[in-house]
Amino acid sequence: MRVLILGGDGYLGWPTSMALAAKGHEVLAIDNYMRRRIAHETESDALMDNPRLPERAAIYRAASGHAIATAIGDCADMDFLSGVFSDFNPEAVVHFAEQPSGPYSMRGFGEARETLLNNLGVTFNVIWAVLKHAPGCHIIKLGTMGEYGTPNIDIEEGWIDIEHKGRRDKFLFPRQAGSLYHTTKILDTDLLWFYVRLHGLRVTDLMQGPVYGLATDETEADERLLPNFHYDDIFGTVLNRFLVQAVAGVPLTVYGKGGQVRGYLNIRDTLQCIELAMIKPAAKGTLRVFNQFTEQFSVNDLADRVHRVGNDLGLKVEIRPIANPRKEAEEHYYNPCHSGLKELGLRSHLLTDDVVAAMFEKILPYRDRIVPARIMPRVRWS
Ligand code: USQ
Repeated sequence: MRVLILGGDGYLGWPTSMALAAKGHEVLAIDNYMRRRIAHETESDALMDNPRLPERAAIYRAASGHAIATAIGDCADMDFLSGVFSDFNPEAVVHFAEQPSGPYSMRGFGEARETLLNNLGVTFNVIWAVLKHAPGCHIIKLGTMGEYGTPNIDIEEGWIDIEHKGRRDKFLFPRQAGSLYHTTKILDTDLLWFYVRLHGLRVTDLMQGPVYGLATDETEADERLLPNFHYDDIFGTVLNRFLVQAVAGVPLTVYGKGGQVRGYLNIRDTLQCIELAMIKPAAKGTLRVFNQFTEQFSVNDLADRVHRVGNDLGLKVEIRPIANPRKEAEEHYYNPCHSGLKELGLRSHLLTDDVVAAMFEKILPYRDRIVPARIMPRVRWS
């Protein structure tokens, strides 16, 4: 298929571009380097040096023979995005082109505004670019499990049937996010659902949990193909952070009581989910929602795992809970469904001790590059 990857330079966008090219799809990856710029401005650069997008594509082509076309530009600029859609005429677009950090969105007015305008503006432009230039194109949108928050009832896969005063109807599951970033994802979903109803778009909204990991089949050929692996408080997801903290000898930063439960997945499973959604598209006129994670853990479960496996490898890992910089429930009910992607064919890579040890092996050679000042939380919710 001809697939456009928006945000193709990111933690997930780059490995997705390689994985889809490896499967024989025709890939065009686009990015404006917003995440690189914010990382630089907030002193949150990734652990490894990542070549820029066209260079990454050239390295991948030399290593694998697979081509990834690239373009540098801003999807918030409609003239740029329209040109891309009319020239490339994609059959699917994977939309990662958002400011992806909860903490960054809570840093202050400027960061909140930038997150809101970028995320909503790009989603709006993608919808209009599809309507104008590629009406059959399937939009695959990265949402987040954080859209649902942590309600005291089971979380359905996107939709819920409600009976009220003797009548029934189906609605999007109630959503109540814990950061402005997560709230922009709710607003994206509402925009997409409006245009699905109005114009019969085909959309898959992937409610993804926090992702961990750095190696994929395609990164094995050359370490310069690794994704941008963050361990800072702005862009680093919790398990990736704990692994780097263990390597650096910094006590693991459990926020508050550590009973926060989320649905997690290996980066390899993100790639599978996206390809599955793409080759088995949503029907015209539907907003299809999948809860994209494979296992649930509390923060304490993850810290205990990193502690145990790290110590087996000879690291001296300590766990030291700190005051929670976020406003979130630290003990709560959590039971989300996640059967849709399994039914499409997802074969999960679960978090075993071997998987944790393999991640340590990848990180250890970069030990001297870890900057401890990037580890402790620098942003507070209130
Ligand atoms: N946490 C700690 N210690 C840390 C870092 C995080 O206890 O050092 C806790 C957080 O308070 C939270 C949980 O770990 O309860 C997960 O935090 P996270 O930073 O891994 O994930 P989050 O901020 O929610 O965001 C990440 C991605 C985001 C994606 C989201 C999926 O950055 O792009 O949308 O995961 S979800 O969390 O399901 O909404």
